Amino acid sequence: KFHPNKKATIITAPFSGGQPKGGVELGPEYILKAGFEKQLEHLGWQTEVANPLEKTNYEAQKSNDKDSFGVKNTKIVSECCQKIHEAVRSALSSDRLPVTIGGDHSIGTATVSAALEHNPDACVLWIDAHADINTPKTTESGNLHGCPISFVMGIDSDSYPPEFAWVPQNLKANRIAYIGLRDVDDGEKAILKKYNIPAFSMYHVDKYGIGKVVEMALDAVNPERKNPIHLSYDVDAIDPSFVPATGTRVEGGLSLREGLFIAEEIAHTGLLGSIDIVETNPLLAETEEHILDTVSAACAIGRCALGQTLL
Ligand code: HAR
Ligand code: MN
Ligand code: MN
Ligand code: MN
Repeated sequence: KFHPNKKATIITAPFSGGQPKGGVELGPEYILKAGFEKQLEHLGWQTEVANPLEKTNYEAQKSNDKDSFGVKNTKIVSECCQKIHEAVRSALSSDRLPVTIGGDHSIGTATVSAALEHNPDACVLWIDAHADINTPKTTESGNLHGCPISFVMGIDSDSYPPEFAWVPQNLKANRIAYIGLRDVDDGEKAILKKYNIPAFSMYHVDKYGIGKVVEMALDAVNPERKNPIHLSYDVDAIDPSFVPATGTRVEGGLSLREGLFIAEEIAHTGLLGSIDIVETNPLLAETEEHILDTVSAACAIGRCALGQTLL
């Protein structure tokens, strides 16, 4: 069992530079204001909050132009990721569970590589409507929140801007599985196929049911159930009817219960080593209720992953 003494560090990542929309940098503030820290304490966790991006002004430096590598905001994404990477490493070194709240998913570069530096046997469950495995070569949008997995795997590494040279390329293809996919670019499909990465789309969720899918995903990346799990949870995996306030809504997603079940099932393994909850964008809500639904879902994902049970 990892983190048996139930100490958690909530790492805030108020950052939007991995994609063009404003507002996702407010995710951490809204989640904390909703009482997330108290909710974890109620579950028996001792908590602290770390703000590694304090005193930075990345939002002011954001641009919508692609650089010569075909991606946007390379410098601020790289710098932000370095700070988050160090914060995750530092929490893990102090035997604390890092709970990184975003912010956009570009910080996956930071958190996944840190989890694997801490324990090279760690595996990754990436819960998302999107595969986030574009490379600077394959991306059409140039948005770096669509690229974190390729950076940590070192796919097409000759196409990376030098700013990402610090990223440890420590994720192997048989150590990551996806759940919830339904909007995957052609270039990404080719990569998933080439590296034979276990990927469970909404088709598989419908065909087998969420219980079987989580079991198959764990069998693929953690067959002996002995290695730590990094759970990277993009809230857009859940259907926009439950989670509307997010930047890249895709219809046909997980029900709220299916989404929470994934987190509950990871908690039951006792193997959660680190977790991200990303892409909550309160400014994209059309109503107050939309904000409440989305922020509540983000908090609930965290609580379930950290051991909340219904009975
Ligand atoms: N695949 C598209 C791109 O690379 C969109 C993916 C990003 N959307 C997210 N990430 N919310 O999960 O631009
Ligand atoms: Mn994502
Ligand atoms: Mn490092
Ligand atoms: Mn997504």
